[in-house]
Amino acid sequence: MAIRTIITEPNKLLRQVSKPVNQVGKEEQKLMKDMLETMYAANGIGLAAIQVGIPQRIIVMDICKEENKKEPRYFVNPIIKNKDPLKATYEEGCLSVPNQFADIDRPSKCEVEYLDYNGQKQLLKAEGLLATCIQHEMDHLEGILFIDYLSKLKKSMIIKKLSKLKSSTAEV
Ligand code: GNR
Ligand code: NI
Repeated sequence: MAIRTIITEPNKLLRQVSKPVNQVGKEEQKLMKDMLETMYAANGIGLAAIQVGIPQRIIVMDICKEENKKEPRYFVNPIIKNKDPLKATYEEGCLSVPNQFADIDRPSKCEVEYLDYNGQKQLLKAEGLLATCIQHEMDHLEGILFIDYLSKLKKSMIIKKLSKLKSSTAEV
């Protein structure tokens, strides 16, 4: 396993639409393990492959709050089957939008069809943080970030802050 570099805003790669995976083989499994290790190292609860620069429809997640307990989840080619019309609000953050947080409304429940780590078809009924997180990750597959739901002003302030941060920390 290896920790990979997480891409941060502003970066055009994050706006790319990810491509479906043809088969879940050894390479895809290695990528998923690397993504999981990268996510744990960054204290995140989810990660999409595009965040490590790979435009494939792969997501890893672990929303377990207990210390020293792991509940990794792997999603390949996920499709949302059903969204509850009722919305829920969570304060979201994103490893690609470091240190920025905002309340975002999303459908409170959803059903997701996907392939698991072994390429087996699965159907998951999600609610609460799990539903929010999977929708946040699936947005990444379409090149969408949570800041896209904010007002133009708030979004541009965040992007400005992050690009300043980038230029101040760039190698010389
Ligand atoms: O670590 C993360 N926390 C989080 C909190 C609320 C809603 C969504 C998330 S996902 C985020 C990790 C990330 O950037 N995934 O793409
Ligand atoms: Ni994110």
